[in-house]
Amino acid sequence: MLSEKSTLKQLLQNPIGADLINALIIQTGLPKALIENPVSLNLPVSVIGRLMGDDLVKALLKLVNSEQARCVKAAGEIQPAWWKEAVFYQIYPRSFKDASGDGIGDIKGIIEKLPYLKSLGITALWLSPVYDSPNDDNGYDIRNYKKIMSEFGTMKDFDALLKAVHQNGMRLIMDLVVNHTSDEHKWFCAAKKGDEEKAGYYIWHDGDESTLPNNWLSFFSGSVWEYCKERRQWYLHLFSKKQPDLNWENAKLRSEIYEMMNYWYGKGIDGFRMDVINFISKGGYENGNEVLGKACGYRGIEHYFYGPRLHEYLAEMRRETAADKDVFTVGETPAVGMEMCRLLTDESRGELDMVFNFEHFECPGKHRFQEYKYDLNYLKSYLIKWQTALGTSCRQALVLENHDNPRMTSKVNQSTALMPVLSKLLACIMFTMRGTPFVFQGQELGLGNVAFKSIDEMRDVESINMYKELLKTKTPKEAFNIVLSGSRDHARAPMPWDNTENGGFTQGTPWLRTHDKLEQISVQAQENDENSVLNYYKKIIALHKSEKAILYGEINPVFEKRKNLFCYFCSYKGEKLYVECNLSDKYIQRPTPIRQNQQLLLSNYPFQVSDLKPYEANIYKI
Ligand code: TEU
Repeated sequence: MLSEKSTLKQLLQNPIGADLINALIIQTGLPKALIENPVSLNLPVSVIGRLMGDDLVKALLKLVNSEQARCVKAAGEIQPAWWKEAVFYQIYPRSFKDASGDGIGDIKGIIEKLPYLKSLGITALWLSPVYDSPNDDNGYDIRNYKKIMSEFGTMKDFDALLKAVHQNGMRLIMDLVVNHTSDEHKWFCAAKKGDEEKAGYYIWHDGDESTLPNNWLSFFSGSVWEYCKERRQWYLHLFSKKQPDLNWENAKLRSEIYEMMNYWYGKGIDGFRMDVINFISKGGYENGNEVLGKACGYRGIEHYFYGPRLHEYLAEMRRETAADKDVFTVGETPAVGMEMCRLLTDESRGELDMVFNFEHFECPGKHRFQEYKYDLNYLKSYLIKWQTALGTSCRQALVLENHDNPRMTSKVNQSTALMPVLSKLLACIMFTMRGTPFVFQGQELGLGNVAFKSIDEMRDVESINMYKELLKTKTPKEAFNIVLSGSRDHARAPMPWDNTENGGFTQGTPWLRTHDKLEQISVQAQENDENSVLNYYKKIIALHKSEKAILYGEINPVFEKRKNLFCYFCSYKGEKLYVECNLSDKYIQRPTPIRQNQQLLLSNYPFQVSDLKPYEANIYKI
């Protein structure tokens, strides 16, 4: 058991302790060397209290000491599975393709575009939520888990989609949003009317209307507590007030969720992506630490991101729903570090198959709503760390973009001239790591951020609430610029299919502003251009699927210390590939001359010279 008197060295030797220190370094941007030097390592854990508050030390020690399990790095053969060889594509249905003409994407639109996805080489789809919802958070607020959102179509349309996906040799996983429901879900409505059984499905706090139960902040601004006049109680909502958190302590609620999951498995779906699944076990409701809250924006998170019953719930869920099926689960797990990921996904533990980790989405000390240039050397160090530590019994989900973040290319470099090579470099890195890649719609086109002109053009609840909150202390222009740098709407702009009005996304008025410069970025434009980002994606996806050295091999970095250079071998049994990448927008010296015994498989430039060109990425067969 670790205590305040234990040394930082002892804390770092503990896997969970190492994750927590790493998270603090990333959040605060403090230099690693400040902690990892011989003098600091001998200091007691209580020094963290002096810097950040004793309450944080208490919360951290509680976490470290409550996790008794350990994972050892496995070195055996990787057990093959369909999802280890799959190339996933995330569809944000609202913005993918509108077949009905109401300006909102729909299921028929997805069916229409299956041949496109097939031609890209995609083998599995993840659908962001398509369930009945009042759309406070675009479907992440579910009113009815067994009904399709009317704007998206009907259950008949869904069944047709699933059938068509399978007929095309692809798989389909659904979004599972069970940390919370909509406040319009029948359970919450009944609870408000006094149904005590259903009230037990949510998290309530007694107390008078003028005193908030604690200081936690919601992901969508303001307190996580909302007063319910009907019950004269507060309820917890980590996200919007229209997304009350479910009470996983309640066994009846858990069995309702498993029953619902089995309903979808019964239809033949191939798995679930599980929304903020690491938030389902709350560890207590003490106040959140102020310093950490300021650094990451979500005060209170240390009390629920890795709660005491998380493993128990996940193992139970697997036993009750997936154990006897050839299905796949990936957890979305914000703030969870590498050792925690291993404990959630190690094959011997029967919890999840993979998790999405987001440590590499922003550089250390930075957050999404800051305007800065992302340094790809950080991505390199992150990938090397994970690839070399995970071993063969955990698999990494390879992800650079999703519906919750601005486009990666825009974070790295906004120069339009370099966008295509940069997009291809990012694809080269993502598709040559060991793991399962997830392409977010439009990433294959190298899309950048959207030129929103004002808050009126934005639709996301997070952006709108944040803007209102910022107006309390900032001018409208300042507030808009902050929201603009991190808005989730950048990724949610409609897919540009062709060069006609609205990019062929809809015949009606699109629900969200579309991209500019369609004649350069649309699918139609790129299909006709041999050197387009889209055609590069087709090639790299084919290469990824055909090379065992990538699917099951090991990554061995070389010239690791050289800044702006990312070189590595991918090896599996006798097979070997060599990848060399220039992470900068300048020419840099090639570390080794081009060797004759290397066969160039793919490059993002038409020919090579003695130096590596800006963002050049080459894959060779050895
Ligand atoms: O996101 C959870 C999450 O923590 C973020 O990535 C989130 O977008 C951001 O931090 C908010 O500040 C998931 C979904 O992916 C997201 O779209 C939902 O809004 C959210 O859960 C609630 O269901």
